[in-house]
Formats: sequence, C-alpha cells, structure tokens
Amino acid sequence: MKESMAQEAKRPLLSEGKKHPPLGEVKGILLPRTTVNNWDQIQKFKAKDDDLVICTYPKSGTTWIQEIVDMVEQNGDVEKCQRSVIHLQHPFIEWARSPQPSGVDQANAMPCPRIMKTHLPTQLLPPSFWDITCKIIYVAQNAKDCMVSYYHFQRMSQILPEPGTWEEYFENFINGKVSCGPWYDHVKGWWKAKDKHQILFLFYEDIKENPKSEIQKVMKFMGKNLDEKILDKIVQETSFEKLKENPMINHSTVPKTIMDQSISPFMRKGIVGDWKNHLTVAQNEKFNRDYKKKMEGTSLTFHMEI
Ligand code: PPS
Repeated sequence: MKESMAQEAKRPLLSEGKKHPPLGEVKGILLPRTTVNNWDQIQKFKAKDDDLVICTYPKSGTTWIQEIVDMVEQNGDVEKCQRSVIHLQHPFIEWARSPQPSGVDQANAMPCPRIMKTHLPTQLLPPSFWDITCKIIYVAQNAKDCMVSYYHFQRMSQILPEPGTWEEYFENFINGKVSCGPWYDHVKGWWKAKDKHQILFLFYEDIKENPKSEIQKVMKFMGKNLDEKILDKIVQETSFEKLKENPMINHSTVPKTIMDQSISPFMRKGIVGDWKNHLTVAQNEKFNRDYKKKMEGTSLTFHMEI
C-alpha cells in the first residue's frame, strides 16, 4: 500500500465486531444477498417505453449523472432538484432491503415517465427492458480509479462485505469477486449493447474534462433543448465541490447502519488518476497484463488520466 493511501486509510479498515453480510450469486455474478432473495420480482419487472435508465458499474459516477439528468429534466431549476434525496427520486431497480419498499415497488408506484438506476450487467437486466425502446444512459469509469473508489466504499458500506486489505481487494477486484461481478465484462457488455439499443455511452473522464459538452449530449439524448446559460448553471451545480456539500446528494441522510461516512465519505475525492496513490508498481504491472488479456478485441478504450 502506498504511503499517501495509508494516510487516507488510517481510520479502521475493518471495524471490530461489525457484521457485514456476505454476497449472494445469480448466474455467477455476485450481488447483495437481499437482491438475490428478491430476484424473482426484479426479473419480472415491466419496463415501459418512456422509461429512462441510468446504468453504471458501481462507483463510476452514478450519483453525478443522476443529478445531471435531474437538472436537465428540471430545466436547471435548482430548487426543484432539491425536492428530495436523490435515491428516492430514481428507484434503484435491484434494491431490496425490507421493510423499505424495494426498487421495483418504488418504480411501480411512480408516475411516468420514470427515471431509474441500476448497476446490473446486461445479462441480468430484467428481460422486459430488451423488448421495448426505452432510453439508457451508461457511464463508465476507468477500472483502476473505479477499483479505488469501490475499495473505499466497501470500507464504509455496512451492507457490502468488508474489503479486507488493499492487497486482498486488488485481487478480488481483478477477479470479479465484488458485487456486480467483473468490471471488464460489465463495460464490454454495455458497450456491445449500445449498437442495438438506445444507449448513450458516456465516460466519467470525459465528463470531468469537458462537462458542458457531455451534459449537452445528455440533453439531446433526453430530447431537451436548454440554452447556454442553463447549461453553464448545470455544469456549476453538478461540480464535485457542490455535490459534496449537497445533503440531497451526498448521502449524509443515509443511516450509519448502511453507510458509515466517518470511515470514508461517499463524495471522497472525485478525481481522475487517484489510482496512482494506491497501486504499487508491481500491482500496476500485474493489472496492465491482466487488463490487456481481458479487454482484447474490444474497441472500448479509457483514459487513465486527464
Ligand atoms: S454508487 O455508490 O455506485 O452510486 O457510487 P457512484 O455515484 O457511482 O460513484 C461515486 C464516485 O463518484 C464521485 N463523484 C464525482 N466525481 C466528480 N465530479 C462529481 N460531480 C462527482 N459526484 C460524485 C464520488 O466522489 C465517488 O468517487 P471517489 O473516487 O470515491 O471520490
């Protein structure tokens, strides 16, 4: 573990006595046990033509694109975007933690047009989504930064397994032994799916580098037409600094029994290239060799720094 990272992780890696439930599995993909227990309801979910689905591998900029989409939908009206916490605005399809209503129950109770979120890989998406013409926005982040963000998230999440040491987590991540399965198959699956479905495929690194042009893509995809002034406002209002302080977005209202942000904040760093503070030279070399094999033959490429 690198020194700067050791400082960031100096708070307890594994809080003693904390019970993190183990993951379950569907078709070889690890998922939260509560999701697996509710699988029947999730698979039977009925998608509608006017649905918009935000889809990501975990820790790839989901919350960021959710707020961008909401601001576009609300024509840049900041007050309207503050109407409720973000996880209540966009049902999380595979969320299932009773006694809360499941993501499917929330979506079914919602007026149309609905905007929802999922982290499912293509092969686990409820089949009804493939039979209709709904829109999907997929955001991908480079695997190294995603792994780092996921590691810190698992340190603070009380509903995912504890990540173990960074060295252990590194091995688990590259072997797909994390919730939602291998990053590699997830991004490749959705990259392929975009050729047959209405999918806007975006990159975290592009949004970071040029938010306005990426937000413009979202706007056009959603069939909206907002003027330059509103676009500039959306860029400002969805910056990392703004969202980190926004209680509707930063998950500060989520109970500690789900996310303990005293261990690591949900809005942690929001940068491209933090992997350089985490991967050792040997891990980086191992990662690159493995990555080359797993990503061979795809036209999908990522920026590891900007
Ligand atoms: S989750 O739990 O899967 O929904 O998490 P997700 O929202 O996908 O990812 C969280 C990471 O996204 C970062 N983030 C941002 N980065 C840049 N700009 C903005 N506006 C922004 N909003 C959220 C957040 O900080 C997490 O990344 P890390 O690297 O851990 O900081």
